Amino acid sequence: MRTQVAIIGAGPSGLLLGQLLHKAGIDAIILERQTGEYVLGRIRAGILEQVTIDLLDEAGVGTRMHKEGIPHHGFDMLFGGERHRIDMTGLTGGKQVMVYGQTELTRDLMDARKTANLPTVYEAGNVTVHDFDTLKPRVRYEKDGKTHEIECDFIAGCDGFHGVCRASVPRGAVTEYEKVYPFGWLGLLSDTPPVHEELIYANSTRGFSLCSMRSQTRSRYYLQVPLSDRVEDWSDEAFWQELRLRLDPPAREKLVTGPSLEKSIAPLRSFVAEPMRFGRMFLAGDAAHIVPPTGAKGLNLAASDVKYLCGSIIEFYKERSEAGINHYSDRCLRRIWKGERFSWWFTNLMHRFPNDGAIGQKLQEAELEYLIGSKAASTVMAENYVGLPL
Ligand code: RFL
Ligand code: PHB
Repeated sequence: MRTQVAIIGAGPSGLLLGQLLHKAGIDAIILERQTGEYVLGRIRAGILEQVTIDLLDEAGVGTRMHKEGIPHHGFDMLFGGERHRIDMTGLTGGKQVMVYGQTELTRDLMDARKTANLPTVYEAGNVTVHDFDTLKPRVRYEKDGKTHEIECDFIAGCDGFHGVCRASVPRGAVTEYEKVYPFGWLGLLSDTPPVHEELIYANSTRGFSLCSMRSQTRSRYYLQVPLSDRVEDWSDEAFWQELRLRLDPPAREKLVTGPSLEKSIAPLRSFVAEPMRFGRMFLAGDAAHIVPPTGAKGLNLAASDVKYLCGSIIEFYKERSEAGINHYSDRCLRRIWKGERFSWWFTNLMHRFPNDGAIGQKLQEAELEYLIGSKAASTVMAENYVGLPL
């Protein structure tokens, strides 16, 4: 088998890249380890920046997002028992974000791929990447008891944090920067109306919590929990009770509870691998970097990587220029490090750190008060939250 671009991973990065390449008339095959249903069952991101929205439109998959997604113009910060609104749109000269679940976006991309009859191999076993330091890279995988090989011009490693692409690079050729936080997020999805029309990010003495949503009838809530907690130990009732204790009285009263559709714990991590290009293989999205979810940046950074990568590959084929692929890594990393900084900062501001003690809390309180009292500080936060320009 031969293709121009072999894409490893059918998460948002791989599917979006496949769609954009298809629009440009460039062939790609996607290899995915899991089934499509499994990929759709992972409840993850919920907030899209304008850059991501524009890219989905460019890929021709934005129709349902514009119909069902909910534009948000601000969010609440709750601390010291009081809520303060950050007027995103007012502070950024008219910018906004969109609430639209990663599962929905993934479904739209999968449907578009199916409609265009583009090749995706689900349940591709034991994927391995070869000769990406030459002009003729190859990818091997197993399916239905047989080994298959794909010859290609480029390999796109869109295979997430635990993927095979980054792991196949010689150790000396990659530098990894990592910080693991001493807590995780317990998330719960339920068919209940959201507690508030905008998101609430809460710093309480019992730990961080977040009230988010997927629609007017579906809510997504998160609680900061110790890394030692197991999801089996959290009944729905215990979750709702703990969330109530972390909210202010008006939210507590308005909160509608119900059975969970999904509940899971995610550890929090900051991670960047440099560079993101190794000869004819590129990394994009979670394969190259992870942010703690506090800043809602993970999916959005994945989308901007894909935009740069797709542009570079198109330039290579249409203009016979390697300038784009040569600059790919540097261009991505400049934006990524800014997203990493914001996500790290927002995480530090909102969570209880078990080793920071009373002084840690006092410093957080001072920073939170400064943040809501200073237009300059609120603007810095708002412009990072809506997403920095490309
Ligand atoms: P994914 O989604 O992990 O997809 C990678 C795919 O590659 C497959 N794969 C392989 N396939 C073949 N062979 C192999 N050897 C393979 N190894 C792996 C995997 O099965 C998978 O299908 O990475 P991608 O596409 O780069 O997308 C990244 C996003 O999923 C991620 O950044 C976001 O979900 C992060 N995130 C958020 N981002 C936002 O922008 N806004 C948010 O509000 C937001 N909230 C979140 C989040 C992530 C969370 N968790 C659980 C990590 C909230 C949470 C709780
Ligand atoms: C979500 O809805 O899943 C979500 C929203 C905002 C975040 C993180 C996650 O910062």
